[in-house]
Amino acid sequence: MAREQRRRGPPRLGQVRFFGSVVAADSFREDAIAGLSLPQKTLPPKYFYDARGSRLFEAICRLKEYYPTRCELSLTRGHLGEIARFVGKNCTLVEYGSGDSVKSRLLIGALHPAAYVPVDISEDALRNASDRLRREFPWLSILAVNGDFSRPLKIPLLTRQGRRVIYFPGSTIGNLTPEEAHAFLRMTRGQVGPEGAMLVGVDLKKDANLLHAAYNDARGVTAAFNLNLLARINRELKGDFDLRRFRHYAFYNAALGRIEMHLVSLRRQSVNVGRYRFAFEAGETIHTENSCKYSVEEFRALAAEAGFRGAKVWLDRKGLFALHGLVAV
Ligand code: AVJ
Repeated sequence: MAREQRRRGPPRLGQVRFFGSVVAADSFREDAIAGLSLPQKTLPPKYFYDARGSRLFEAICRLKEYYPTRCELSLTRGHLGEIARFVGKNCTLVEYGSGDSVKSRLLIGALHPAAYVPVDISEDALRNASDRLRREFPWLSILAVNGDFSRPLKIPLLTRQGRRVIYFPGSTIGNLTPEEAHAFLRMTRGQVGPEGAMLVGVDLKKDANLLHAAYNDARGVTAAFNLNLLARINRELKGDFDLRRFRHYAFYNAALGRIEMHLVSLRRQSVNVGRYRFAFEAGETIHTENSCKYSVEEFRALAAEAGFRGAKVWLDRKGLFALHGLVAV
């Protein structure tokens, strides 16, 4: 990565510079084996997003029950001017988990950043989104980083730096426990520096019935998304999960303020993954995802502990979803 930078010099306007995978090839295997060996079997949610999983997630975002995507999009549209004023012109906009970059398109149009740095674990999604953005914003330098933002990233250096702003939409931060989110915010505080800022989309606490519906959609798209993790293990790690013997289960854990997704073993069985074998009791679960929900005050307190001041917050009309404008202190 560094060598490529030196050889070709700084990026010119209107080009996409693609930084190849910094995701260790074997991490899926190691993380899956380690997670399935725990007393409470666990698989990290970042592995949902292979090509099929990314498509299923996009289908989730179009479901009528899944309000977060629509609410965040409408609040971003509704407050675009204010958001742009908060960020300021000519920043370097870094987006974590950029996926299909729908909301980023709105932001880029309004903010006119000097550079856009999408970071995503899914290479396909990243390439498609970067190509679209290049056609739409020919004046923009795009530095696409195929990587895992949950680990410290080397973000390529730019000549015209500007203020660094990290955009982290979609309530992806909800995948982390509050302790993990604190550590993550500290790391990003280091990355943006003393003049930096952050725009973070955070799902709000609300009626558990609404939450339940959002993660148990009638068409079973969320169930397919969850089960795809086992199919991916079968495809990539020589697993023999029988998908008919597991069922999607999602519920709101009010004490911990989070939706939990699990895959329930429908009977006593054992499953092989490569050279490893795992035993399941009937009813035993694999915990596949947390989706933590925060009130505005709770999230601001968390950000404050990590060195950010909650300077602005924007909500959608129904008050279901929040976009926080944080500045480094
Ligand atoms: C992408 C992590 C924000 O937690 O709502 C959607 C993922 N899981 N339906 C979320 C997800 C099940 C989503 N995040």
